[in-house]
Amino acid sequence: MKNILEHIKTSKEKGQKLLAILLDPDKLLIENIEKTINKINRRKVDFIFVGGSTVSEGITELFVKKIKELTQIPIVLFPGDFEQITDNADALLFLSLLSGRNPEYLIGQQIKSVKKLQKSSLEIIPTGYILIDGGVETSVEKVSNTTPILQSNIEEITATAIAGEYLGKQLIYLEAGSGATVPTDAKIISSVANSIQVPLIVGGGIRTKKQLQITFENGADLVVIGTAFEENNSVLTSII
Ligand code: 1GP
Repeated sequence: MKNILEHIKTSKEKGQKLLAILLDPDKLLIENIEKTINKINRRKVDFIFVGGSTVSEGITELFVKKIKELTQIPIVLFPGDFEQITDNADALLFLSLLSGRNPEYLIGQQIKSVKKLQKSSLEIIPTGYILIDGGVETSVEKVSNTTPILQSNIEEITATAIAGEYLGKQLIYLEAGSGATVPTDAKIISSVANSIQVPLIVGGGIRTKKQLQITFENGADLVVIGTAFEENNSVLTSII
């Protein structure tokens, strides 16, 4: 599928909620991909996100190629660094870590990715990425060497999202971090959702049907689930 951004925007307009499963090439063994994708194929999953904070060079390419052979579900790269970019996917979340003050993740990695992207047919989606305290130190925090915004600071989180929209980001991603013990609070989600026009992605620490419902009801347009699916593939049966 091309025009993934268009699909997300149209779904938002229609009030149709979207779900993405995040697969981390660093955690999922290549020999287990087939079994995993077969499970995803049987459920109503809109996107497969692929990425991780630390993935060895070349692995994402093999990983995505294998997934592509097994599914029609669009694959969206959610890379921790520019080395994870591969043309085998459908789209790329072109992330800028707006909550942080580390230039490497605001613009450095993006510049390093240009050579690859100029030769690629990936749909590039400018995305404002906002890291929120999820109760534990997550890999994004460690790798990016940035401090997440406290959940109590709703004003700053909301202002960051609005600034992201002013900067031209087409999506805003509220991230509590993979494996967060505290997912993004409902008040934060609704404050941000009510303040921006672009679609809102929320992920990090969502493990139950109730949390998923709260996240959608408060204004998330697309929810990303990683850990809960990794730990127990049947989570999809219970939450969708
Ligand atoms: C991480 O938002 C995603 O980037 C998913 O988080 O692994 O906690 O579901 P979980």
